[in-house]
Amino acid sequence: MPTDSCHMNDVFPVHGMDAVVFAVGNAKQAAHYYSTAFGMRLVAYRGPETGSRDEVAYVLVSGSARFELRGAVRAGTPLARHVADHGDGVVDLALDVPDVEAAYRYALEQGARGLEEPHVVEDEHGKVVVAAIATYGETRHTLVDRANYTGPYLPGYVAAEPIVAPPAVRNGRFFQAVDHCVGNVEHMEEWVGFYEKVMGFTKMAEFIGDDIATEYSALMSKVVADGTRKVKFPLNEPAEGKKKSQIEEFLEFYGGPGVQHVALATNDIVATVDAMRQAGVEFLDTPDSYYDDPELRSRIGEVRVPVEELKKRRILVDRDEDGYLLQIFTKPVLDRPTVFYELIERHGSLGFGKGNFKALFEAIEREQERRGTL
Ligand code: TYF
Ligand code: FE
Repeated sequence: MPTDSCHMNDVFPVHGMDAVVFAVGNAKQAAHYYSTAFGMRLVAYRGPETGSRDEVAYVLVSGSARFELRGAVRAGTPLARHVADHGDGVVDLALDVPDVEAAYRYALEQGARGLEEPHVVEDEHGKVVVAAIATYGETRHTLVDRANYTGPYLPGYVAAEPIVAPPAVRNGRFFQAVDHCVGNVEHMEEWVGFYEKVMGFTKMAEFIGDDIATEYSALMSKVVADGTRKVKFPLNEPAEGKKKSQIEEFLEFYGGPGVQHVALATNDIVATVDAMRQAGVEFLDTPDSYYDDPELRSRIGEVRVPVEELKKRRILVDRDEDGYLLQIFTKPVLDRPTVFYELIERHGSLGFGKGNFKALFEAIEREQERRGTL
């Protein structure tokens, strides 16, 4: 059977995430951070030396996860302006699609705003088809078909050597894929509707409704995913709660809607957290009471690591009807209280850690208070 047969009833087939693209104030240093603290491997570069007059870009990978870090070389460019407005942040959640032309045409028919018409870019390594549509805030989805390309990233980029040796963990990496990318928006339903209509995404079961919001989260959330569930986009909006919403805080400091967190899938969250902490990455704290609660132990049953090992590292655990997951959240990795990361190790569960929402949101609120950004 042809591999694309799974796309037959899919109005907007996607292969998966192509890249998470960041605009940053200093791409050279960011590339160093993601190499040393996130264990990523530099594979491609463009800059003035390669004919890119206004911008440098560093492309790093970890398994199938790919980050592009873009920095302005001169003042007054759109990228420089983006960083001035929002601080470092995600400008593009690029999607790998089998047919850029068809995807773009479908999206525009369904009401998407086009940013780049489909076009072919090529060099000695082959051809890539690219187009782009707008999503929330100043974020975009570039649609990429790189099936006929063998270069290190895209035409215009040259291969680059790793900045440091790979980390001394299994497979030489801390994580192997992007699990989900979360958007903070003003109106969740509007953007859920956008992904349903424009990309044929469907809602997943897990959501944070009114009830949870007023009780402790001060946010509402729904998750949309493509037909094969390879691309998952939770969408958050602020809600009235006891405290100022962490989503409100993001919107204020980012200057509008944008990507709040990227979840990275790991096969060994224990080793990864140890190594990232060692490299100076800060994670949210979880109180001892979370682990000492007898209800937790009965709720989660047998997991691959003793609860004591999770407790030492502040790793959270949740179980649902399909299996369980281990997860942990970093503090914001920027000057602004905006973008953070999640590490997630899934064992069957397709969820997002619903059972941890209370503990997680309390931990985030403690951080908000400590920062004084409320
Ligand atoms: O992606 C998720 O849904 C989970 C939970 O501000 C979550 O990681 C939801 C909202 C939020 C932080 C984490
Ligand atoms: Fe998440």
